[in-house]
Amino acid sequence: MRKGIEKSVLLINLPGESLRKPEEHCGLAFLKAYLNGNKINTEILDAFALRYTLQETLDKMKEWMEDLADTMHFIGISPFVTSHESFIRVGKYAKDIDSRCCVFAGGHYASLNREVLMENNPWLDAIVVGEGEETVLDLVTYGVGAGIPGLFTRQKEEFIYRDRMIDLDRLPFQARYLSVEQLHGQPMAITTSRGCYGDCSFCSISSFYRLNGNIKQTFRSAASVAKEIDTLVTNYGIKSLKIVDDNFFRDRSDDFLEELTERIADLKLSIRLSARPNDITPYRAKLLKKMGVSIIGIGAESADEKSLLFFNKGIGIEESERAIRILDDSGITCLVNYIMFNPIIDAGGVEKNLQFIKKYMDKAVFHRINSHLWIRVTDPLVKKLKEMNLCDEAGFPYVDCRYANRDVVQIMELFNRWCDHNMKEYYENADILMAKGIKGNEQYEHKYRELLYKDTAILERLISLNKKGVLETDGPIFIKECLLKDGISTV
Ligand code: B12
Ligand code: SF4
Repeated sequence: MRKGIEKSVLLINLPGESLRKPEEHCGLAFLKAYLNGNKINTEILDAFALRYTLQETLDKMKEWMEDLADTMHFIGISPFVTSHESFIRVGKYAKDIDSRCCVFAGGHYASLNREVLMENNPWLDAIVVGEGEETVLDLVTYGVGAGIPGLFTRQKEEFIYRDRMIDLDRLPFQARYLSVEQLHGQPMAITTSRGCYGDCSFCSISSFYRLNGNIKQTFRSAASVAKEIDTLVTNYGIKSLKIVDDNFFRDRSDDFLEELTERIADLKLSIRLSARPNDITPYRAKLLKKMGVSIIGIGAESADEKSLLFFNKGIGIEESERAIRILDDSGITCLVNYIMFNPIIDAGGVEKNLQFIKKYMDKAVFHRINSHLWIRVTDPLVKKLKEMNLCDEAGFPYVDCRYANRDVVQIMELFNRWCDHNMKEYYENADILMAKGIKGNEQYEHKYRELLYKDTAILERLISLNKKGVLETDGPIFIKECLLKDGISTV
């Protein structure tokens, strides 16, 4: 049992199965650094990254509580859309072990679903809404009933909004709580900004940060970012890095990029980041290349104009085409985020999406091309779908919705049957390209492209069967043959 500590905080990232490899939870790492900086004993239990089962997570939490039995316990959980069930098990268990323990939650899922979660879970004491550092410190310092801005509780008083921290340089560098071995080859992560100036209707970023007012994006200076990167190189010998910003670009992006490039180009790192396609220019690509950027994820989303409007993307497909060409010319791997199927698209739209992929499949890397829109109950486009009578708002945390076009549903279902059979194989190859870039990984690229070509050929045939009006009869036979022959059939 550890003595001499008054209050202790355990921050939990819940267990979960995912095709994705573990990465640091930057949110929890920031909270730990901030609390530790204010002399509050804080530890992270990252069950997702360490691949713990639910039972192991419960056991580890119990051990932590026993080890610090003399202190006041604060257990903060970071649930995701995918971890709702384990959130309830873990939170309730903590309260069962020690009823005086303060159990709270934070992050996107908890903040956006705060009313429902508080109403349905009596063991939950509070939800930290939006950005977490200052609110969590106040919670641990003053307790739940203190009228803390940004803290959603069961108290009668009205919720008080907490403004965002404008200058992110005020924060300490995030804690590094996973060793290089525990990251299994995944790069360490860093943030240079928070939020995005975009407002896509399927994305939670702007709804989330709106919970802290009207400022859409906040920033760190190039000097601070470079200093943190230097520390990572010195302490861990990192060779690669993932910038997890929602959108790497910002106000006065060129100035930031020039300064950062100047400061870190000599480190020869391999860096990955995400951006809106319209922010990529030849000048920036040149600087990014010099800085060590090897992969950029862009949200193209769709080549169908109606879908882009529905997504409130704010740009046309030409911007994505231009970005892909610029990145290809600069030798930077372009990872295209793309949504093939959505509730309002028609078969013509799906065909446009396919043609776009065919045009750029040798220049960019795509997620599996049967991707469809997942709609969370808190996503802004739920309102649009309700207006179109395509959603009754049933389901939680994802909502059920209807597709307007029957042909699209048929094409999607048949195509999914094909894609599902080798999803793992696809990502075994694509993941390497997405994490490390194409250069030096040509054997994975070869296999990935082979799989992608088959996908496009099969989808093309389904679209053509639909045009001929024989999809319903011939489609299932065609897919069955494809599965048997592991590729396109001649039916
Ligand atoms: C990097 C990243 C990943 C990485 C690392 C995940 C991780 N553990 O953090 C990987 C690739 C592994 C990943 C996986 C997944 N991700 Co992800 N990911 C991101 C991304 C791009 C950046 C996260 C980040 O570092 N942000 C920067 C930090 C500083 O901000 P933050 O995490 O929001 O934390 C602040 C506040 O939210 C708050 N806070 C956060 N947690 C907590 C907890 C407590 C107790 C408190 C008090 C406060 C608090 O305080 C923090 C500091 O201010 C976000 C998008 C985004 N901008 O958040 C999506 C995002 C978080 N991911 C998302 C999803 C859905 C997933 C997956 C479920 C995908 C999947 N189907 O497998 C998995 C689940 C992984 C898991 N359980 O850890 C969604 C979450 C949506 C939701 N409502 O649940 C997001 C928001 C993307 C999106 N717009 O859809 N992801
Ligand atoms: S550009 Fe990306 S991060 Fe920004 S709102 Fe759209 S999907 Fe979200």
